[in-house]
Amino acid sequence: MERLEIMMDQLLTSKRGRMTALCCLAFVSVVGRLPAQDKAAAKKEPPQIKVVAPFGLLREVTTTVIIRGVNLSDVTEIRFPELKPTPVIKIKSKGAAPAADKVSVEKIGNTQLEVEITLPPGAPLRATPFIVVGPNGQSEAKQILILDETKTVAEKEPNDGFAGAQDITLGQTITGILSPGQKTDVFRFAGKAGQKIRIEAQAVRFGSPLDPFLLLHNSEGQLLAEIDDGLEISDPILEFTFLKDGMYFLTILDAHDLASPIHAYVLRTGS
Ligand SMILES: [Ca+2]
Ligand SMILES: [Ca+2]
Repeated sequence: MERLEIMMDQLLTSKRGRMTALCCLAFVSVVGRLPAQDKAAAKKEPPQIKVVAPFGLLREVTTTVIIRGVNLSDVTEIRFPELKPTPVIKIKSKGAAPAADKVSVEKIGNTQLEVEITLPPGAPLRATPFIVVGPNGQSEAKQILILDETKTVAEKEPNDGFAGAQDITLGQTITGILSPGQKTDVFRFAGKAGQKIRIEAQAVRFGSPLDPFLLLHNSEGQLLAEIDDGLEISDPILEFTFLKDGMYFLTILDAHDLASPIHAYVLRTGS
């Protein structure tokens, strides 16, 4: 620094030198501020979870789950604060996330984790929060849904038309994904005259980019009922009372005709 001051004194003895010195001072001033600015720019935000797919999980079953959001590339830990014993979790991959049809990056983020989760026996059958933790802090909590293994079935592809409809029983809960090339999932079940059914689609409330749309047809292919949204949410509840015994078809699709590996849903059927 002392040597720099001597050089500056020499430069200030001439007009040209004074100009050069002013430039030097400006340069030193800018360079002097850079470390702090760099530090501020380098301060990264904590991770954010936007989507979990699938979000409905069974206990004691190892499920591969995609957690998608922002700043997830350096996440080191996933915590379920309300579950004891803690689930067994293995991070299989992390990094940039692929596009998910035409869903905006603002909605679903641009990074993802692929993790294996095994929920412990005895975990309560309800929504439970989890967070992810990285070097820049921890995320806000997101919910997954713990489902009853005695009445939950996974969809089986291909089930994208009446001909390939998957047989279910009213009372079952179904977990599925509307994936590219399989944008429609169809389920077939028996109904009785006078029976009132209630079918609830869950997706948006758990962060799924899927905007569920439900349709009910009879075995002649006649549309009996359709519904897009609930009262205050894009997840609908379809209710209908059958006039006669027969086989009926329930279809779920996306209201915007989109599909991706993270367009996850849970269907709760009942009467
Ligand atoms: Ca499907
Ligand atoms: Ca909807």
